[in-house]
Amino acid sequence: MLTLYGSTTSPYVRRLRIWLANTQHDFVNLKIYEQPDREKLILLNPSMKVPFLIDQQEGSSQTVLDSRAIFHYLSEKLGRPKLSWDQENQLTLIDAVNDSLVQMFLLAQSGIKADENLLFFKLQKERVNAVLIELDELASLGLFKSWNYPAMCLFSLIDWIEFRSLHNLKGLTELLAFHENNAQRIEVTATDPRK
Ligand SMILES: N[C@@H](CCC(=O)N[C@@H](CS)C(=O)NCC(=O)O)C(=O)O
Repeated sequence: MLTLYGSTTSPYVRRLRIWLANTQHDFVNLKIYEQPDREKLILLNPSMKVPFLIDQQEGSSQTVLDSRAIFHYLSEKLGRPKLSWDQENQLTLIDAVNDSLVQMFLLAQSGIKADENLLFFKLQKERVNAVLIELDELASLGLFKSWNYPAMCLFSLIDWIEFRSLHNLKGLTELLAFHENNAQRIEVTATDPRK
């Protein structure tokens, strides 16, 4: 039995929920910033992040932490195709934006205002801008035309940016078109964080 632990708003969790749409699994929705779910979280995953997976079978149990590790673990277990190195790089780019925006979101939630004169904010802004331009370029080359795992990760990122109003995507026309073209998929609407 596969149990995916996460939250309905996390883009890292959503990519896996979309990818696992046709694979039998349980999903446990944790409120990771609230007690008592933080108590469960610290016991199951001391990094206190989501997603993580617990695979229980006949007396043995394997925990897998981090979305990329879960993807590799399940790809092997379910006999799904491996990613190419270029696709691994696409994931790294998507994760770089995701990570920067998660940190900036948590700072905003903590009442800290983004100030571009401060090194931390300058670095995140530069990274987010550069990577989104690169992803827009890759999309223009047709790299996210197939609905594969990198495309699901990209969709989850773009949709989360829109949902939380984290960045102005105006001008990134390929990314906006990619978002629009995939927004009505069943597994996408079924995992919409706005619901
Ligand atoms: N590298 C991790 C990143 C996961 C991550 O940052 N998850 C966020 C939710 S979107 C989280 O759990 N944050 C909790 C925290 O930073 O305290 C992965 O790919 O799974």
